[in-house]
Amino acid sequence: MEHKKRTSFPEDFLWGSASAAYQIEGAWDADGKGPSVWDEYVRIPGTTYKGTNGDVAVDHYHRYKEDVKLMADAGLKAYRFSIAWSRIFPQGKGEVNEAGLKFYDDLIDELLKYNIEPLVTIYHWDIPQALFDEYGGWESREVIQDFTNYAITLFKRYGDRVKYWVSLNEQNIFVGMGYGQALHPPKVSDSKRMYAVNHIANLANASVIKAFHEIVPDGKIGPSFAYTPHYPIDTDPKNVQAADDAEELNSYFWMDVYAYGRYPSAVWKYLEEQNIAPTIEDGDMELLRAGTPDFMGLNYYQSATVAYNPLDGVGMSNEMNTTGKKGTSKETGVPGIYKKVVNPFVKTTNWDWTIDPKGLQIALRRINSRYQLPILITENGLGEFDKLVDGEVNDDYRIDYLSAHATAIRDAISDGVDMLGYCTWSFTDLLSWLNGYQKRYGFVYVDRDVEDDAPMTRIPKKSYYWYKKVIETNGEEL
Ligand code: BGP
Repeated sequence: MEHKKRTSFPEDFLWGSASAAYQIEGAWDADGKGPSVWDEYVRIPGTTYKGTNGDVAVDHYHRYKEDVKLMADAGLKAYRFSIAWSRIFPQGKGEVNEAGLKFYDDLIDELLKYNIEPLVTIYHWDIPQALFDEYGGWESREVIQDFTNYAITLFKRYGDRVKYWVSLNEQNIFVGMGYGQALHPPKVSDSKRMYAVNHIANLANASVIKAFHEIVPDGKIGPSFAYTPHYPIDTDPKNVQAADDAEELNSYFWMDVYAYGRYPSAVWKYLEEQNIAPTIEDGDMELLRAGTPDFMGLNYYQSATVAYNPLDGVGMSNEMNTTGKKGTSKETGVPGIYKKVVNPFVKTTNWDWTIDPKGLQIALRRINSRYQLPILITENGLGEFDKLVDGEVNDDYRIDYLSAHATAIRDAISDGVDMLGYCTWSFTDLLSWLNGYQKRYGFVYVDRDVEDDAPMTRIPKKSYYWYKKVIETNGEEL
C-alpha cells in the first residue's frame, strides 16, 4: 500500500540494537564459565573463516561499561543481548555459577542507569558442551527440562528488571545449519535428525514461555525467527506454487507452531512421505498450545526468490559465501519443491545477501495478517567490509540500508501493523559466526581483525551519529 501521509512511530517505540554473548563477550572460560558447543566447534580446523573464534571476541565482558556508555550517548532506548547458558550453569544444569549471574546483574543495572530497556535472549546458540556430551544436547528430550530450569533461574533473578525476553534465537537457523547443512555445531547433515531436534526445540521453547507467564506475568516473551519472505520468479503458476511451498517449508513450519501450536499440514504430509517427520508423544501438542508468545520476534536480513524445481532438480548446498567474494554462493534448492534463483530487481551484499527493504514491509504484513501478534524486530543490518581511514568510518552504505529498512517499518506501521521496536544488528562490531571479524555490522567500529591481541578501541562510525538523530526525532528524520 502507499499512503498519502505516513503514520508516525509510536511514542514508546524501542529503538535499539542487538548482540549475542558468544559474538561479543570473550572471556570464554573466565569466572567459572563452562564451555559451550561453539567454544569447541571453532577449534575444529576449517569450520570458521581463518579459524576465528569468540575466545576474546570484542572483550565486552570487560568493557561493558564503556559499551553501555556509548549506547547511552547514542540515545538507545533498548539493547538486546543474550545470556551465555554455560556462564550461569557451567555444566548446563546442577550448580549455578554466581559470578555468571552477577555479570548480567551488573550489565542490566548499567543499562537501567541510562534508561535503556534490556531485552534478554535466553538462548543464542551456545548450549553447554556438557549437555551435548551427556545426552547429545538438542537431540534428547532431557534438554527440555534443563533449558526450562535455566530459564526459570533467569526469570527469578532478573524478572523484576527485565520485561522483554526472547526465548530461542533463530531456531530455524541453529537447527538447519547444525543438523541439515552441517555448518554449525554439531556439524550433522541428516534431515530426520534435524526435524527431530526441531520438534524438541519447539517443546523447549513452549515450556519456557509457559513458565515465564507464571513467573513474570507483567513481562513479554517471544522467539526470534529468521524470516526470509519468498517471491516467485514470475507469474507462471508453478513458480507461484514453488514460492508458496518455500514459505510453508521454511517459515510457517516454525511460526505456526509458535503462534498456534500446530504444524502446517502440507509440510507435515511431505515429512511423513519422506519418512523424516518427528515423533509426537502424548502431551506434546498440548504443551505447544500452552506456550504461545506475546510477540513475534523477527530477524530480517533478506528476501529470496524461487522457481519450480523438479523431483530430479537441484538439492541443498552445504556451502556458503563466507569470504565476502561476491557471487560465490552455490545454487541450492529442495527437489520437488523449489530452487533459489536470482532476483533481477534487488542488489546484493558482498556476501550475496539480497538488499530488499520492501521485503521487510512484506514480511511484517505477512506476519501481522497470519498471526495477529505485535512484532519486535530483533535483528536487521548490513554486514560489510568497513574501512577505518584517518580515524573515521564513513559507512554511508549502512546508513542507506538502515534508513530504507526503517522507512519500510514506518510503511508497515502505516498499514496498521503493531510494531514494538527495531533492534539493528549490531551496536559494536562483533564476531560473525562463520565470517570472522571482517564482516562488520556495528555502529561502533572495534579495532580488531583476526588477531586477538588488537587494541579493540571503540570508534563510532558515521552511522552511529545518524542513528542518534533517528532516535532523537523518533524516526521523523531517517
Ligand atoms: C543472525 C544471527 C546473528 C548474526 C546475524 C548476522 O542469523 O542471529 O547472531 O550473526 O545473523 O549473520 P552473519 O554473522 O552470518 O553475517
